[in-house]
This record gives sequence, structure tokens and C-alpha cells, in this order.
Amino acid sequence: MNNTAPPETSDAARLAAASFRTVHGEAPEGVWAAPGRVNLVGEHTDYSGGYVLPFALPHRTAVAARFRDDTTLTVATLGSDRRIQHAPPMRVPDLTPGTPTGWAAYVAGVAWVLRELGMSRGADLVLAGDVPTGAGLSSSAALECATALALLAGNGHADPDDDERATIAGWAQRAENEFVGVPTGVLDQTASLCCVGGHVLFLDTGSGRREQVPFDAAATGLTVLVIDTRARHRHSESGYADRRRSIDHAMRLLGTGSLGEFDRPRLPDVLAALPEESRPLVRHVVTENARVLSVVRLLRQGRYADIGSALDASHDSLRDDFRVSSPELDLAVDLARSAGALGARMTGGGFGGSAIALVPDDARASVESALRRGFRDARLRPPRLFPAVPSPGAGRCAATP
Ligand code: GAF
Repeated sequence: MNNTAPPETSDAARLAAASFRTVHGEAPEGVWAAPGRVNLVGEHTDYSGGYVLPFALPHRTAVAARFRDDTTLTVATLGSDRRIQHAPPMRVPDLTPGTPTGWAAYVAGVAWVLRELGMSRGADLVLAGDVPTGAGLSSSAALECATALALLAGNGHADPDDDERATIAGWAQRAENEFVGVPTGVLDQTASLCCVGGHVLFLDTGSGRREQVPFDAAATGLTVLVIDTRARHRHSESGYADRRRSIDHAMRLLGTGSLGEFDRPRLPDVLAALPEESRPLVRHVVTENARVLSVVRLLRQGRYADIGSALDASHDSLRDDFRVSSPELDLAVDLARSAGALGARMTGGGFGGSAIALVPDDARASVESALRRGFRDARLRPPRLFPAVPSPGAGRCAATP
């Protein structure tokens, strides 16, 4: 399915365009925006050739751009305090992994990858966005993907089709892996670029096969509620890298490039071939892949309410076998389930961040108040709660005032 319909002009796009005018005294040539994502199920499977099932959030990062005749890249961002911060100007030919760091590294990393592909044209970029940062909702990929679409347009490659978007997702992943230095899979970038409104994206990260599966939970009286615990854990990057190393090691021992090739019936043999410490990790991945397939089957039949037990099982596996949950995520999941959610799980990399809960509309008020009360009783900051509606992927914004 193609995804060329431009996203509606979002607040992020308007803010980026207005900030561009403040910084540069004129309108940008264009604004590109890319969304964060929720992953419905299929966690920590995207770096071993497994399955994922994300959908795009309405929250976006927008990049307002004016293209230059030289190779200079200037970048400014509208901070959450509504102040504009400037990164030191960069020359695209001089970019090297390691500098700059922080938010500007994601922009510079994309420019670096495009330069390696022969695209070095400079640009003046101003960013703004409303994807919650550090919440496991993929704000980094949103920034990378909006930057990639803007810089590609400046280099004469506007309006990529669906296959080109998947390729660009790989470039954005490379920016994150090699320039920023975080060894993520390709889930977030593919979600940001290839998702379509009203659908979840069934992605086989082994073969690259993609299928848009209709997912209109609201029409069946259900809401996917995002529960941002607002707990950020310091060890999330080292924990993620550590899990990735362990899975790479297990795949080497099994002599495979993809755990996606093992189904549940083969699990006992697979585990028997591994050392004790790898077994729970691989068990998570193999069972999680099976859960994605079962959720896809149910969604294709429109049986949305029946996916709850797979969401629950996914969380339990991430908590007990993969060990990437956190006390705050476990609390959120337990509270949501007890108050009437049909299923709940952490979403994203874990170690803090967000959970999702599948909630019947008539239970939503009680689930939300149970979460607020439970977090207060545990002396935690109030969670941020909002419904997640499957939204369009990244694109050029139709018009900016
Ligand atoms: C993070 C990573 F960026 C993704 O690639 C994926 O591995 C996810 O954690 C876990 O499923 O979002």
C-alpha cells in the first residue's frame, strides 16, 4: 500500500514553521513531519529477524527546512520550555560519528548517512515536536525520519514510495546505530515511515515483508490507552545493548541469522542447544513472534477484543524472560488489568517508558482513575494517559501557514 497522502498539518508543523520564521526571518521551503509509534506486540524481536506490529501515533516531530547552495547544515530546535536552542553549524563533508551529541546527533547522523550515499547539500533546519521524549514512543526515530525526508527532498528525492520508505528507514537506523551509537533494530524507523492511518503495520524484519492490517479499535468500542509512566531509567541504553549482544550470541550458537525461522513446536530443541543463560531470552523471542502471528490472525478477523491475552502474555514474557520491564511498568500493567483492561503490556525498549492497555470504552474512566490512584499510592509521579489512534506515517506537510 502506498503512503503518499500528506499528513495533515499538525501543531508540530505549525510550530516548526513559526520557529523557522523567528530564526531566519522568512518562511521555510517546506515542512516534513514524522510520527512516534506504539508497538501493539512484537517487542525485542526486530534485531533477530522477527515480527513486529506497530502503529503510528498522531504525535509528530516536524522539520522546517530551507535548502542551501553550500554544504553547511544549521539546526535549531524549539525546546519544551518554548525556547529555541541552536546547535553549532556543521559542514556535511566534515561530519564524523561522535560529534555532536544530544538531540543534534540524530539530525547530523542522518546527514552523515546521506552524505555517504552521495547527498551532501546543506540546509537550514528548525525542529519542533510533540512526541514525548524518553517515553519509549520513538521520539528519536521521528526526528531521524522527518530529517531524512527533508534532506532527501533538498537533494532532489521527494515523495518516496512505500519500498523507498523502507529503504530510508534502514538509513535512519544506520544513523542511530553508527552515528549516535545506539544499537536499535529497524522497528521504530519503519513504523514512522511506513505506517498508514487506521492500520497496524505487520513487519517481518527478516524478509522485510510488510502488510497493512486494518485496526479501527474505536469502531468496536475499544481504546488503546498509552500509559507513560514518566519513569526514565538510566541503564536503558546499556540494558538494550546487553540484550542485543546476548541475542546475537545465541543466534551465532544456533547458526542462524534469524530467530524468525523457529516456531513454537521447535522451541524445546532450540533451547536445549543453548547455554542456560540464553534460554529465557530466546524463549521470549520465539514465543513473542508466535504472539504477533496470532494477534495478526485475530485482527484480520476483526476480533480485536480477543487479542488481550496475547498482550498480557507478551508483558509477562518481557518481565520474566527478557527482563526489560520496570517496577513502574509492572504497576501500570497490573493496575490496568485489575481495573478492566482486556490486556496490557509494556511497549518499546522497556526499562521505563510506556505501557499500553486495551480498554473497553465503558471501563476507560475506571482504568484511568485506578492508574492515577495507584501511582499516587506508590508515591510516583502521575502517569501521562492518552488514547493511541493509528495515524499516518511521515510525509511532507500539506500546507503551513
Ligand atoms: C526500541 C528499539 F529502538 C527498537 O528497535 C526495538 O528493538 C524496541 O526497542 C523493542 O522492541 O524501541
